[in-house]
Amino acid sequence: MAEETIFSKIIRKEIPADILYQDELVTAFRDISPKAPTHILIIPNVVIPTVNEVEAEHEQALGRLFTVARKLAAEAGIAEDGYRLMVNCNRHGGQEVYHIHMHLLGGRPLGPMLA
Ligand code: D5M
Repeated sequence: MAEETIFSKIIRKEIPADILYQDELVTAFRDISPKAPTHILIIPNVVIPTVNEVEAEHEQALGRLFTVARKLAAEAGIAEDGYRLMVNCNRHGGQEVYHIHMHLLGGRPLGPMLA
């Protein structure tokens, strides 16, 4: 069993978060430190620390990150202008929380991906 992070507490609603969507596979909530007008994190309910630990059994939950991203982007009104989906992995990828999460960023031009 992978070690839990603060995101497991958010999934179980043990600490406050602005949860926008939750089902049996995934949870989406607003990033506490938004880098764009829309900044949402979409995570599997099961703990997968990084992309390096992804297995075939996770495909359903990880696929759902995209369908929920599409739905939330539409609800936020950013679908037409566009947005960025981002998953960081480990230190060089800039990962801070070791529970896989997809960032949904939009609401302003985000510029080139790599600084
Ligand atoms: O991104 C980790 C992201 O997680 C970062 O943008 C802040 C966000 N974060 C951390 N704690 C919380 C809580 N409690 N609520 C909401 N958002 C949170 P990374 O890709 O790992 O750098």
